[in-house]
Amino acid sequence: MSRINSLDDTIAAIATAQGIAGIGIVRISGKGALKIADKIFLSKDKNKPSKFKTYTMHYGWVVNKSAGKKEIIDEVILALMKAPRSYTKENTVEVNCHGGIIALRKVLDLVLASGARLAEPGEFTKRAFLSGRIDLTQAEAVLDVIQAKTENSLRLGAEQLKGRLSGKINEIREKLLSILSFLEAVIDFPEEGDVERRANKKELLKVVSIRRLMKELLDSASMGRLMREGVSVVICGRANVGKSSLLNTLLNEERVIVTSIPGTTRDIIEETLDIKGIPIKIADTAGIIEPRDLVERAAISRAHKYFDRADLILFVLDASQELSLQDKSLIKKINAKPAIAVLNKIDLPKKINKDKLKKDFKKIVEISALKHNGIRRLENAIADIILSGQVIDSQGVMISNIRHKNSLKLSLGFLEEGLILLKDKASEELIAQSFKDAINCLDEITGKRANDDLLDKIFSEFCIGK
Ligand SMILES: Nc1nc2c(ncn2[C@@H]2O[C@H](COP(=O)(O)OP(=O)(O)OP(=O)(O)O)[C@@H](O)[C@H]2O)c(=O)[nH]1
Ligand SMILES: [Mg+2]
Repeated sequence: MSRINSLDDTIAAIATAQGIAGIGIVRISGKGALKIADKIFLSKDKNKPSKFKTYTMHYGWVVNKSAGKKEIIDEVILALMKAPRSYTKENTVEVNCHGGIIALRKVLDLVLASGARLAEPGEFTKRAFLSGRIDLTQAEAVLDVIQAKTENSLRLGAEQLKGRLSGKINEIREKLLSILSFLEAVIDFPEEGDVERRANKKELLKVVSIRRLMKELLDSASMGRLMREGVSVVICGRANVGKSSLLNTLLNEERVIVTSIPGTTRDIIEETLDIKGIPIKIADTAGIIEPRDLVERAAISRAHKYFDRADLILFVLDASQELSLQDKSLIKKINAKPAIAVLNKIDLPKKINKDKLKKDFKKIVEISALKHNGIRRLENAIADIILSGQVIDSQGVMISNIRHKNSLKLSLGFLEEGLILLKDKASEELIAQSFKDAINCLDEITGKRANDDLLDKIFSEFCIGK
């Protein structure tokens, strides 16, 4: 789309969610925005929008003055932001209409008939990027903020929007550039070779410190993904141990049917939940039993699939019974996955031998889903295991986007290549090339270098009007 669409066009779209609402906004941006506003807006004080001061709001009506008639469409407030101080850095007009779908559509139609083109998804933000007001990580953060489902993912998005990630990337880039310019000086003035040899050690140390910075940034990546997409926690275990009761207790509602008949749950029930600020996607699965029919067989095979995809497993056991063969064979399947053994039904006389579980589980928590005992302890254990070794530093920059992570990894690869060449005293030209490649990868993150396909892919995920 970016190849066809010109920045000369004036674009417009409904920027608010469509449905019944108090107000809805039609947004117009581009060279013709003020002229279009002049055509369609009748202000109470009879002034023309093109004469309004920037960052002012005006009361009036949207009126269709075409074909000699004067049809009043809606009573509105018009907000004006003149270039370059606007979201897109272009002249921008926002028409605050009533929120009904017909009013909004009619205003938009009139704007389009008056010279604007319908904006594509994300086109306003794309213009903000192309005009240099924000970089690509910030544009992506706009989407993260809009789509945030928990407070933590909102915080991450907002920080990235403020430019925290770009700041960190640019800091690394500056350091790489300074090494590159040193190498280029050596290439340009080979006669000062002695100085170069002495400086070599100093440059090595610098590269090592840049490598540390990049690794630190990469380390924050896996946590970032979890924060954005949610940690996948799967409740499993054999039938009737109280998996569904546990889910209900964690959610504080009777979400899933609980009965004393083994094999009650016959499908995956997935819910979202917030434990100490960590977004969790939790799934209750069918109890593992000998399947009695096709439905049970399908349910159990789905349970196994979920098991495989889980970031963390809550393995529920019935503490009032001894460990069964089935328990043991299921425990074997957990393998290397982080798992918590949840010993349920501790309100009943205890028969299970805890010691036998110690070698297979990082943590063992005793609860009664029925009596709501030990649930806080279980939540703490879940949070601890997720955060273990990587306490979230709210001041630290986090990479939460797989694209950023991949480019950073590539960049680190080139840097390490450069480091080896430096140690081997390879030619400056060769070393310089590695650093150039490392810089190019960073530039893909911030969008200093980004091809049309990548931009199209990123902005097509946006909604129209943003
Ligand atoms: N005494 C006691 N009974 C419990 C506890 N938790 C669950 N139960 C009972 O155990 C039975 C099975 O509970 P569910 O939550 O349906 O167990 P499930 O593991 O989901 O079972 P399936 O869906 O069949 O795999 C029900 O009768 C529950 O009331 C508990 O902590 N203590
Ligand atoms: Mg169940």
